[in-house]
Parts: sequence; C-alpha cells; structure tokens
Amino acid sequence: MELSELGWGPWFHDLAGAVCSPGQRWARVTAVDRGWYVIRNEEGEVAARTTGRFLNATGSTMDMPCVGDWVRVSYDSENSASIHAVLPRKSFLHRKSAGKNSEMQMIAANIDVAFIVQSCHFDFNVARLERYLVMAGEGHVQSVLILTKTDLVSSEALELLIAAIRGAGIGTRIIALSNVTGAGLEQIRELMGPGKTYCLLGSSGVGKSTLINRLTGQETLKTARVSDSGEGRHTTVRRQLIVLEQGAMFVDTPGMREFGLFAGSEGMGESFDDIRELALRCRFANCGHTNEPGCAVVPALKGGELLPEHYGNYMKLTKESESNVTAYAEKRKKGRPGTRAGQGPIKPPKK
Ligand SMILES: Nc1nc2c(ncn2[C@@H]2O[C@H](COP(=O)(O)OP(=O)(O)OP(=O)(O)O)[C@@H](O)[C@H]2O)c(=O)[nH]1
Ligand SMILES: [Mg+2]
Ligand SMILES: [Zn+2]
Repeated sequence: MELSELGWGPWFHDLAGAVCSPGQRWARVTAVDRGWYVIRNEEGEVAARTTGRFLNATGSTMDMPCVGDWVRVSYDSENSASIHAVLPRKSFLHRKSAGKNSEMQMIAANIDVAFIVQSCHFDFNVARLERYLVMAGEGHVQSVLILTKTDLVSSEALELLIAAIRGAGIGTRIIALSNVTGAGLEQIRELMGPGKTYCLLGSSGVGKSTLINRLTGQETLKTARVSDSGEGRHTTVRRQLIVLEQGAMFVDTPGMREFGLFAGSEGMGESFDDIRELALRCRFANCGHTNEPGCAVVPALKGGELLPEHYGNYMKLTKESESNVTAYAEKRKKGRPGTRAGQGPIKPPKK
C-alpha cells in the first residue's frame, strides 16, 4: 500500500517537507481509543501513543490527533510507534462535545465528503440536517445527504421528506438508500473515488455501519437492531477509518447523542447554503469570516450579495462554537504553566 492510497497528496506533501525529521515517517490515524491510536502507512497498521513532548506542546484537545489525521511517527518496535506531530488539517469535522462543558471535539480530519445520514423511518429533522451541513461547511467538507430505510416508507412519504428539505432551501445532493433492498447503493458507489475519505454522520440506529457493511460486502462492523421508537443503542462506540477494497476510505462514527453544536439555535430554520458555498472558497479552513485574508464571505457581504441580517444569523450560529474553543484554550493555558507559547495550531497554507 502507498500513502496516496490513504489519501496522501501534494497538499500534505508540501507541508510535510518543511517539518520532517530523519528517521521519522508519516502515517494516517485510523482509530482513536482513550489515549491510544492506531496508525497506518505503507508498513501496515500499528498501535501508537503521543510523546510527552507533543502533549506538553499541545494547548487544546482540538490539536490532539484524531481519526483521519496525518501524523509524524517514529517506530519504537515493529508493532508500536510514537506520534511526534500532527500535520495541519486540510478539512475537518468538529462539534461541541456532549455534556455541559464547553469543550470542542474533533470528529475526523481530512475528510473529502461528509455523508449526513438520516432515516426516513424516524429521526428525520430538517433543522438538524441544516446544523450538520453548517458543521461540514465550517470545516471545508463537502456534504451529501443520505436518507436511509426507504424500504420502510412509501414512495409518497419519501417524496414529502425530500420536498421538506428542498422547501427549507437546502440544495445539497440527496441519495435515498435502502440497505435492505440495495436501492441507492449504486449512487453511493459512483461517488466514491480511490484515495478519497468519506465520513458518516448521523443519529444512532440510522444505518451508518450497515452501509459500510453493504459496501464491503461483509460484516466488517457490528450493527444492531433498534427499537420501533427509533431509540438508538449506540452500537458503534469508536470512530475508525476503514479502507475499502475499491480504494475509498470511510470513517464510521458513533451516533451523536447530543448535537449541541449550536445550542439555542433550535428552530432557526434558515438555510445557509449560500454562505456555506462561499465559505468553501475562503483561503483558510478555519476562517472566521470577519477580517481573515482570502475570506470569500466578507466581500460578498460588502458587495451586497449577502444580506447583513442573514450573515448575522450565520455568525450567531457559528460564534458560539468558536468562543468555546477560545475559552477552552485559555483555560488550558492558565492551568498548565509548562505549556510553551507559540505552539498553537499551524495555519494551513495558502491554496
Ligand atoms: N429496514 C431497514 N433497516 C436498516 C437499514 N439500514 C440499517 N438498518 C437496520 O438498522 C439497525 C441499526 O443499524 P446500524 O448500522 O447499526 O446503525 P448505526 O447508524 O451504525 O448506529 P450507531 O452505531 O449506534 O451509531 C440495524 O438493525 C440495521 O439492520 C435500511 O435501509 N432499512
Ligand atoms: Mg454504527
Ligand atoms: Zn471566510
């Protein structure tokens, strides 16, 4: 296996050259489990831990390795490695973590397409779809909506759901899928490209792991029946990156317990398709759309293509999560005198 088969390309290569040390290699994180990592490269998959030095220099959980990250490693033995650095992320998916604290949590990094999965049978919620779309857009990740379990609803019901999405002004591609009959699988296969990474997002029990099993043609992942009320059981417990035979990669995630990304914005029901499109063209994936160089949103606002109120609502949605990150980073800095300054996240390069 070559690194390019794991998604390595010129974007990463250009960055990697400047910071690589002799005796160290690049590898991709394929799983994370309480302080342990699984990394993969030409040599195969091995367990890894971060070095103490890396931990000391890391100010925020956001900068810790996550699934999909490219990390610089050295081998301690044939089957264990140490992680020395994380390469800047080309794109990412993050959310506010479950619970009351203000921590942000990285879900996955270097994702090409987010498959936002909702079931037709239960769980369908346009406002939540929109929040996932904003979350993907914020991290420079393209989205595709997947409506699963179409075998459990009539075609009229399915059409109503699609109409509800379009009615809310969401123009994102929709794929209607049944993991049971296989309808829609072909459309998903057609989207998949070698070396590309896809992340499945959505509530517990909607069929994310089942979809991966359908694509691999075997029981790669554990799945479980859900109750008729649609109450999920959280069958998948850790995020992991799976390389399919066709060459595409999938990150399976546990269903989200709480989607607290934008608490207080319930019922906003406004589509931000236009801003998300613009934000994809901003130079930096973590652009705040205020005064960053290369921002594509602000010029549209100044040029009158975006209404100030619409822009304001979008900023309100995204600001909360940002201030959470800042608050958390500050807290960490204060609590850890050993943390060295100037070791924050490396800004992604110009595109
Ligand atoms: N009828 C029907 N059942 C499905 C479909 N897709 C998945 N299921 C069933 O739904 C249940 C839950 O599927 P999973 O794949 O475990 O769901 P998940 O999204 O991975 O859930 P978590 O891992 O908890 O996040 C299983 O019993 C599947 O067989 C579908 O298209 N139609
Ligand atoms: Mg699952
Ligand atoms: Zn911007």
